[in-house]
Amino acid sequence: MARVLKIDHLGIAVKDLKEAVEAYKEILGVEPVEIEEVPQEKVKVAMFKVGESYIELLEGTTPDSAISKYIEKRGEGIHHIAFRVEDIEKAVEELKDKVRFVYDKPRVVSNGKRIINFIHPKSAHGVLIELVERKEEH
Ligand code: CMX
Repeated sequence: MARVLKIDHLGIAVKDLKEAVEAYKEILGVEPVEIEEVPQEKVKVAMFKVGESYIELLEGTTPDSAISKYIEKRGEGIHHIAFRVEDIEKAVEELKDKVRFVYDKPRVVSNGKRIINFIHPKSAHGVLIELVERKEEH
């Protein structure tokens, strides 16, 4: 069976979440399904549902957040692709000798709604990949 169920979301790094939400409301023609802070990742995020997947806008909440550092170096834009997996522990176990994961252990975020880990862009031809197991769908 394929490891990845689908593209869960595209993450877009933005400087100002409020402004970006207004722009993407226009572009996508829908309201965000969720806006929340994810302290473990030092970000505020807005999720828009687009068909079977999501667009995630991310603003860093501290200068040392991965998003703030990314924008400083490269400017706003697509930051990561997230692939949905059924069982993240299993996926990490199967892949850990083949790719470099950012975190030693998957992190539980969004009050337990998502469990995530990242494959370093050096292991994926310049793309930061998030693996996500979702406990709850919007
Ligand atoms: N996409 C592609 N390449 C990226 C990248 C990205 N998003 N972020 C960094 N890089 C590249 C850098 O340009 C650099 O490449 P060069 O060496 O060719 O210049 C290289 O990766 C740097 O790697 P590094 O020194 O190991 O690390 P950085 O300090 O730049 O951090 C990373 C990179 C991936 C380890 C860090 O961003 C990280 O820990 N990410 C995971 C957490 C995260 O992104 N959280 C926010 C999202 C949370 C959420 O979705 O909820």
